[in-house]
Amino acid sequence: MSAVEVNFDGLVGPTHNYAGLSYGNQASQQNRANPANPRAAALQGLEKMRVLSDLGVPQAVLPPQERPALATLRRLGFSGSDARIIAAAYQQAPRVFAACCSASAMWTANAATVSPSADSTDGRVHFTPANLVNKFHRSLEPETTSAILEAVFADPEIFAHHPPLPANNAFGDEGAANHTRLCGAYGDPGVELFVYGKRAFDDGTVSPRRYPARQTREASEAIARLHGLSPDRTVFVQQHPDAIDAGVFHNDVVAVGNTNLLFYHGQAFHDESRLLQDLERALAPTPLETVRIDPEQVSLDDAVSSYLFNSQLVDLGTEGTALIVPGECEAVPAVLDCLDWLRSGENAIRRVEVLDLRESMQNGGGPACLRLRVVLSPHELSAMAPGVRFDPGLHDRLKDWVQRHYRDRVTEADLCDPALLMESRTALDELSRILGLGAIYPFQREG
Ligand code: SUG
Repeated sequence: MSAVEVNFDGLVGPTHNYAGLSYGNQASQQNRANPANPRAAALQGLEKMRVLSDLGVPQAVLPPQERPALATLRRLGFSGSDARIIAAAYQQAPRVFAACCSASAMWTANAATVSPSADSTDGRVHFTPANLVNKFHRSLEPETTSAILEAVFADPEIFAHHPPLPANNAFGDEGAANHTRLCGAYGDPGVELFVYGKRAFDDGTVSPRRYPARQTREASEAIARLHGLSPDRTVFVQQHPDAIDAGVFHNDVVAVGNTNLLFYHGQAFHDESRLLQDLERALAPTPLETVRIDPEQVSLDDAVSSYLFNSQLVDLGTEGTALIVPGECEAVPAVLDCLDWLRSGENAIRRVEVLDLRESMQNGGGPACLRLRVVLSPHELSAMAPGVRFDPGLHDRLKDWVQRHYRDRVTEADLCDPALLMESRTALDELSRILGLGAIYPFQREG
């Protein structure tokens, strides 16, 4: 058996809602205050895991986080019983409270940057949880993300866990959403591509003008150093500032790579031709394959509204590569034409699967946002916590768990219902036992 790439999908949490928290993410802004359906969201996520697993992709699950984030509200000066904290925060600081209720940890592409053992000098798998400092609601995630990753990948001889980078915009880090690994076979040394939005300490670079660049070059370089990556097989490239200004808040909204294939939009990168040269050189003797979509064919706006590139590339062996796209792609005529062309056999992609992820999509999270990829050798795979591995049995148990614990409607006003906190804690406590992860949540440790 050789190394495999495991997809860790984030389970949607019980407080999934639309609070319009992400400036620069158009779906989040446009759906602010719409009612959300956490139960449907979680079931859509589980169905995606089933489809991928049935296609032969090794699949696993990462649990949601506890929300509202009571510990954060206490740090911000709210005190008393949980119910009193929730009521006071909702009344006195409703936007802060909404941020403390977000289920945003579901987008596990932002959980961490992961480097396989084949790429690191010490032969361990390296993890750096993303600090997500650009958005307050997302900056609450790294502490529990670290606890979860350490529980899933516990053996220090095999897995190296770094703390998140310093919590400042100069080291803004959004994890695997701005990181792609290209390789021959998964177990071969690969090329790690880091895509940054701006430099923090150099005023000379072109930056986006309308929306914030969340990832800095300095953050990407720090992670490459921490993970012990070879400079010969590490490539840094700037995201096109126009793309960020068009709503591409993470690079995985306009590009996705798998093995030696890069599927991308013509305006994804600031210096596309240099990037291609750098990748070809770093990947040699493995040839780089590209599927480039011209802006004339699909505009940046259509790429953002359809999430065509926030897709998953899946290698189906002799059947070739499949592209897993969200249903929104079928609503945009230019993207529909593009899907027909992709299916035509004139390119490296042979098959297209369409998934219904509408609940997550309305917050700007497509198929690629919902998964964190971890390449593991057979030995590393056997050292991973076994309970998170997705199979038909876990699928049935999680579906039943969602149906018993999740509401089918949550608005911003529902978030201050103290019963929602109790429901969520009961659900998460049971989930950590289903997944065999022990006490990963602060409320479980408070006793
Ligand atoms: O960080 N949306 C997330 C979407 C993350 C998508 N991930 C990747 N592209 N990898 C974000 O902007 C919206 C929450 C709200 O508005 O309620 C939100 O956080």
